[in-house]
Amino acid sequence: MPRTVRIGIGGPIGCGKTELIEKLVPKLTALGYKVGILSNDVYSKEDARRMAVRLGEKVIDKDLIVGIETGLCPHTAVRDDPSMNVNAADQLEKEHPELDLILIESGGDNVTLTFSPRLADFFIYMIDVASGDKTIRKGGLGILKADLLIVNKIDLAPYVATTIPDSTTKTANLDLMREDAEKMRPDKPTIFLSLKEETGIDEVVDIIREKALFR
Ligand SMILES: Nc1nc2c(ncn2[C@@H]2O[C@H](COP(=O)(O)OP(=O)(O)OP(=O)(O)O)[C@@H](O)[C@H]2O)c(=O)[nH]1
Ligand SMILES: [Mg+2]
Repeated sequence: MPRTVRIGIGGPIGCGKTELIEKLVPKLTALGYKVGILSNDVYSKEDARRMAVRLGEKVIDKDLIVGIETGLCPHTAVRDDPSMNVNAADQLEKEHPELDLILIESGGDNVTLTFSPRLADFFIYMIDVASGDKTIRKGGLGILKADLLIVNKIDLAPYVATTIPDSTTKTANLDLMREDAEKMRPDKPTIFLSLKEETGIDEVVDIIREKALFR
């Protein structure tokens, strides 16, 4: 039997990884998928606790949300030596053979983050507009190689000054960011969304179903 599909979600601190999981899980559950969650934090299990409270038992059994306090550099835990996460995913899968997928949130990291293929079958890299509209053109493994790039917090664009000298706008230039995404990852999808305003989340669900769950 094929093992549960494992989806890695990585990106800088505060870009919205936990919020994404909180928005995805009710939608995936409503579609009939059985979802488990591994949540990596370096010094706490805060995000796992937060998701258990916010999602609630009606959406997901609290046993299906596992917090991992890595105690080490976040990309070591999911890229260089993912044993801790692989073991936790194997254990979750063993205890819950009914699972269709496991969402694995990396601790907040930098642009060098990627997931070991040993750990994740599908890799979502996430950034947010608040970090400036230059982030995509600066590159990095996540930007270039992720199966899906998500640019979150587009609702904040009007409040963020542009970083690009020849920008036609004074505030974060989403059009240029879209052009950068086309150039940097021409064959791979990028979704611009706002988790706060709940836009674009169905597109993420569609891509997960099409590219991760049905392959
Ligand atoms: N304005 C706005 N705020 C958002 C959006 N998405 C997330 N946030 C807020 O951004 C903050 C960080 O979101 P988290 O989901 O905790 O980010 P994270 O990537 O999980 O953070 P770490 O796990 O600490 O790396 C929270 O206060 C969210 O409510 C968005 O689309 N727009
Ligand atoms: Mg988080």
